[in-house]
Amino acid sequence: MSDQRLPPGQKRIDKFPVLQFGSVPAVDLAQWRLRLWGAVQTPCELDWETISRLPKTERIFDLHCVTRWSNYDTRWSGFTLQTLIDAGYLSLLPEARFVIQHAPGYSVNLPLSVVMSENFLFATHYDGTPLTPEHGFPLRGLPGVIPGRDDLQDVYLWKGAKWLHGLEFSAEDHPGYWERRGYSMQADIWKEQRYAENA
Ligand SMILES: Nc1nc2c(c(=O)[nH]1)N[C@H]1C(S)=C(S)[C@@H](COP(=O)(O)O)O[C@H]1N2
Ligand SMILES: [Mo]
Repeated sequence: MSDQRLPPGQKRIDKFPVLQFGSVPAVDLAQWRLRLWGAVQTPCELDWETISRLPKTERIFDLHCVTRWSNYDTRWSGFTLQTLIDAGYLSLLPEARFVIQHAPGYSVNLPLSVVMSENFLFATHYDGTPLTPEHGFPLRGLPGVIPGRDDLQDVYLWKGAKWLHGLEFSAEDHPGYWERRGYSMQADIWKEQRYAENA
């Protein structure tokens, strides 16, 4: 039987593998900041206390890694870009069209429209508990899939940075870590845009 939720070339697994380039950074929450800069009215740095007091958003996502594993019904909580805007921490300039997520030794680009969608979360908790170090503590960008929501643009999991510590807003698209190494700028899961030659 065909599984409508399984994108082309993917395989469903029940584990949540750890995947990254490089080692797991040690994070001291007292020193940690989320920096916001680029096409914004006022660049700023938010400390952990500020982040932890934001209103929480819960999401249930299917996750699809470009290495072909898919994990269904994962439960997350965190905040959205709209939460940062509503709280008064972020005011975008009209030219802002792309978001580059920054982490130690990693970056990744997405259109602002995708980061603003329901299938993207800034996650602080997985399955009711804070992120583990290997899954991105204390904060990760998380693109997921909400089954049945064909109106949303779905992208592979590399388009979310673990250990997220910076959001750069830009008028132009800039390739991130994997995009500079041949992976797709768009990364549309349903079009199987894994590599640059597929889109
Ligand atoms: N900072 C950082 N974020 C990253 C990566 C990475 O190497 N470094 N790898 C990406 C890839 S390819 C995937 S599949 C997911 C893996 O997340 P997980 O280890 O929680 O499964 O993290 C993404 N975010
Ligand atoms: Mo991945």
